[in-house]
Amino acid sequence: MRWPSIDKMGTVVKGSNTIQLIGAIGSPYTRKMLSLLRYRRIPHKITWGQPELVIPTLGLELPKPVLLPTFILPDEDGELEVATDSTPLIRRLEAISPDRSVLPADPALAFIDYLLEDFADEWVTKYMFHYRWHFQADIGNAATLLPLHFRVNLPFEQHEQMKEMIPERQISRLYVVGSNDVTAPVIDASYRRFLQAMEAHLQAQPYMLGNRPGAADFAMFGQLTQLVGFDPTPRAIAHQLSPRTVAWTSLMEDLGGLELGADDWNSSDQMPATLRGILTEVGKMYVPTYLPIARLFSRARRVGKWKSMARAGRNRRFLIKRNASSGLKKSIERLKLRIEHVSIVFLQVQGAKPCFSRVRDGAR
Ligand SMILES: N[C@@H](CCC(=O)N[C@@H](CS)C(=O)NCC(=O)O)C(=O)O
Repeated sequence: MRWPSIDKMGTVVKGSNTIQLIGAIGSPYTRKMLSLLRYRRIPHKITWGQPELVIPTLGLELPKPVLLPTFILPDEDGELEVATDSTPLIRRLEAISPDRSVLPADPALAFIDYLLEDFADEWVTKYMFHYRWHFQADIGNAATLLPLHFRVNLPFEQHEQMKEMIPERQISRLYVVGSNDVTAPVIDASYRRFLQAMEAHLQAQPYMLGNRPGAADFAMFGQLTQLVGFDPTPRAIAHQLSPRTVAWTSLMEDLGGLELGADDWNSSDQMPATLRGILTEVGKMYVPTYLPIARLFSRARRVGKWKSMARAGRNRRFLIKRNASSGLKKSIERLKLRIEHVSIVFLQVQGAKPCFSRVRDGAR
């Protein structure tokens, strides 16, 4: 299929097949999507920059909220529109081009893939944001390099100003991911367990669910580009605990050359035992966070506030989480009875099953 794109002068070119995205090196979701586009061999071009500066020059509306990455894609009529949020974008890209899918066809695998993708996007990102803005060495590193990723020849004075401004803003937002002096050891312990589980799993097979990557691999990779590749404290921990994760993060950057075989996904009745280690962390730390979200979601719907909250664009985390929770619900529904036979084996190990049934009820 061919779709429109935008040329250098900002003119819409019908029939081109290049997807444009705007993102940043220090943005895990940008790296997730870029790697996915490479693996899927979807023609694309990335603009390293801020959507607020780029989108208006193309005569398009800014997305609400503005997030990195921002995609420019054809809508149903083939007209260009701006879109954000990596998880639904991945599903949209599947529809544009079905080759080299990152979504397993088996509903049991699709469920685990979805769960792990969400865990990476919403929990592993806590490690990332926490380490980046908690310790002085990481703060100094990020404050210096992030502005240069937007403009490497930034004049000295402006660089100095941004080195002050960026950490001020980000440190004031640490509460959003729940990072503070009390939770720091909890986040650190979870990161270490996650790395140990990854080390064991990568010894068994190269991707989460077999010999080909799923959406979850790209989501994990996105966060790890920062944890392993950018921030000094989590990088040192990763080198110490999981050299395989360090190597995997380099390999995942470009899987455009990976050739696929017929049976590259794991079979759902023969899952590698090592996946339990990762799912244990999911069940222990992440699944329980769904419960208040699901409750909030049903309460908002009950009192009829959902639409006005969405319109006002307030509580962005809530919007994002609500999407994740309803996607997970759909994925659970697709499983139907098979959940009893396959995935539940994993969930029971973690004691996460009760959480899931409550999420399912709460999100209804
Ligand atoms: N759920 C979104 C999250 C994207 C996101 O949070 N991006 C960050 C940068 S990595 C961002 O744009 N933050 C801007 C802000 O919070 O103001 C996705 O999966 O794409």
